[in-house]
Amino acid sequence: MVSLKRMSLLAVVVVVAAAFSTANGGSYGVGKPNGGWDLQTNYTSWASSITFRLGDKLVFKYSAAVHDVVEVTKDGYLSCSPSSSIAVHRTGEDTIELGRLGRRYFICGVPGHCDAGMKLEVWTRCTIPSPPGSDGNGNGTPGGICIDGSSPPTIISTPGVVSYGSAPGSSGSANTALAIMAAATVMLLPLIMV
Ligand SMILES: [Cu+2]
Repeated sequence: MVSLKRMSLLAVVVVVAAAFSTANGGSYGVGKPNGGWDLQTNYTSWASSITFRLGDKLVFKYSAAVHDVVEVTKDGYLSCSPSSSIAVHRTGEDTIELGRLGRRYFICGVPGHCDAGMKLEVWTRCTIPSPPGSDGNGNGTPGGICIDGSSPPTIISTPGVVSYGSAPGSSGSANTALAIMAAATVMLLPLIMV
């Protein structure tokens, strides 16, 4: 009985945490929930199911003995060549923050793996929801918020409206998310304990 209640409480916490982490800058396990950073997942379809926003995080989880993560240029992505590497990650659990707008490209640097499908293109869009009259992709300009095409991104921020500072802002919103999560859990406790 007790363990069942604990399990359902845990489930609620996880669900609530997932909801709020998405609202406050999400953390996305690459290839999740059905895969990971592996040779089986189709990353084009995986990425197309998510709208990545500024401040979101990618988490590449894999066996470091088998794979790595190389951030490359668009050309490196298209040709599966790690020689144009921007950054190389090989801890087996690499968290990469999407700290700027536009497109970024990641491949596995192990020979043959990119060609076999370990290649990911991520398009990071504006944090602010699209205002009326924009194209629905976060490319709204009313209010002077931001433009995030694939060319070098232009950010026109309005002081007091949007902060693009990464570290302090993201930890602040994470704390807020935790506080809201805790409050929501307490509110849901009576429902679980019936
Ligand atoms: Cu690999």
